[in-house]
Amino acid sequence: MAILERDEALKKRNELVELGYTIIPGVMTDPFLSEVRDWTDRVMDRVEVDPKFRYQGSDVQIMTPERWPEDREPTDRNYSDPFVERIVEFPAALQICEDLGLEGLGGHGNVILLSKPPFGPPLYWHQDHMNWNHPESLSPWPIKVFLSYYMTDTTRENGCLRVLPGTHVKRIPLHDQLPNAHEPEIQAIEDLNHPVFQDHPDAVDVPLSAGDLVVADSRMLHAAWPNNTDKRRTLVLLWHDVFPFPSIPSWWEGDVPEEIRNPDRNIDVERTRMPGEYLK
Ligand SMILES: O=C(O)CCC(=O)C(=O)O
Ligand SMILES: [Fe+2]
Repeated sequence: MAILERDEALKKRNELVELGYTIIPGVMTDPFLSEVRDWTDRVMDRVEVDPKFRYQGSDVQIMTPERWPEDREPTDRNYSDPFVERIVEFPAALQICEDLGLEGLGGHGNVILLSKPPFGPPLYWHQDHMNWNHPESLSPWPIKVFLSYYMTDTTRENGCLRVLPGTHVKRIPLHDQLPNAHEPEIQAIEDLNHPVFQDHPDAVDVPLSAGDLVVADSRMLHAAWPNNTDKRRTLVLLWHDVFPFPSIPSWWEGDVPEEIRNPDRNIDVERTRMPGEYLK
């Protein structure tokens, strides 16, 4: 049965399409929220984070045992744990995705823990799309979304999310100042006055309550404030593919780019995090 009323679902879907993100309050609640928070605390108490991840805070990727490749050696920050199944299969989140009309949803079977330690630095502006040379990148609807939950309430003080609405489908000058997300060049920046950390007149803070659900388009520019408190700020993030190319949302009423209407199904392009001609 639907969780979001029809009007509410349409409003949230429009936000996701137009702004690149939407928030559904109070989706993960106690006792599950506390269980997930305790689990993330146990992981973060144990894991030593490589300083190269200092801006993300951490990058621990934990998979369901079912998805873990047999021949893969687990490491401290990449392994499998049956607890992840409970987050991946969390019924309220799956129902909300259905309410929003996110068709062809394909979860990646893992969760990523991004935990800003006490007094951790800001996260640089970036977008997470990794296939910019592919015409899927022209989609006016999302093609890959992250679902995320913060384990604590977030504010500007403890490092809340910041977004640049609309930048998932519209190029702005900042795009040309950003090295690829989460790669060595951006991780090596030492100067917090570098343009990747700059304030921006169109930036919107996204303060949240613990357990609110963020659904966001991987192409949207986003960042996070530093954590100026003495408590860790942990985020649980799950990637999902949606509307696999060249499918068109059943509810879509707008124009469809020619490259999607008449797709080249044998297209084979090199994956890249750098937006090219498909970002107008
Ligand atoms: O820490 C956050 O709030 C966002 C994390 C993020 O966007 C990332 O690591 O790609
Ligand atoms: Fe990101």
